[in-house]
Amino acid sequence: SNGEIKARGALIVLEGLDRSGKTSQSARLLSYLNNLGYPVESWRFPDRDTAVGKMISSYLTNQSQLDDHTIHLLFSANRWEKRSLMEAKLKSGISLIVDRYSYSGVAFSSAKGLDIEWCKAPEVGLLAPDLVMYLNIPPKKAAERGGYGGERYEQLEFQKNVAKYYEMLTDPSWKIIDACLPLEDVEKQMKEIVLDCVVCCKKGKPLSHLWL
Ligand code: FDM
Repeated sequence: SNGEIKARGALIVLEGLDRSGKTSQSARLLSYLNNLGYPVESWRFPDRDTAVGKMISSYLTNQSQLDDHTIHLLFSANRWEKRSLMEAKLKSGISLIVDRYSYSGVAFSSAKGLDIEWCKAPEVGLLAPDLVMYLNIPPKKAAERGGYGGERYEQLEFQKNVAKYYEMLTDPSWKIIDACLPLEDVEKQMKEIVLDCVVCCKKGKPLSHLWL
């Protein structure tokens, strides 16, 4: 709206174990930015609606079996399927709040024993988030929240292992949120961080690529 250069949207990623509250917080952040008048969409990975996403969904619900490397590459392909749309949205000024991204890809697959560098390789060249917020919760606490839906990875022992790999991936730029706090407190913290990021991107922070 200010001349020829269109302000871009922010790529905001939420990461964390299952039941850490990512999905509820995504919804809250979406309406928060919307109400402030910022164009915003809520995305999630895996995107189960694409061709690759359907294969992933069938694997997660135990309707199909796949080799660990194969499913890893499908998760990555699922992000590549959406990459150009993602870039177009951001360049058109729309911010994206994304529930899981490459870090889930690497943490979950390396928790199964795959090499971390091998896991990162297919992510190279995807858009880098402007902000990663990690909803930090002890695996046991997350499990106590209930609602593990019986999908493949929703088991306490595995989630404990995933937590270790998330820890290894954590970068100083990540915002670590204490996800044990009441929902409203978590929401309040996240809103402030997200608004800063959206403003910063609007001012011209360049888009960059993984892996940093
Ligand atoms: N997951 C998710 C992966 O293993 N790799 C990935 O790249 C992504 C994006 O899929 F257990 C796992 C994480 C989770 C499962 O995610 C489905 P949702 O958020 O529960 O739909």
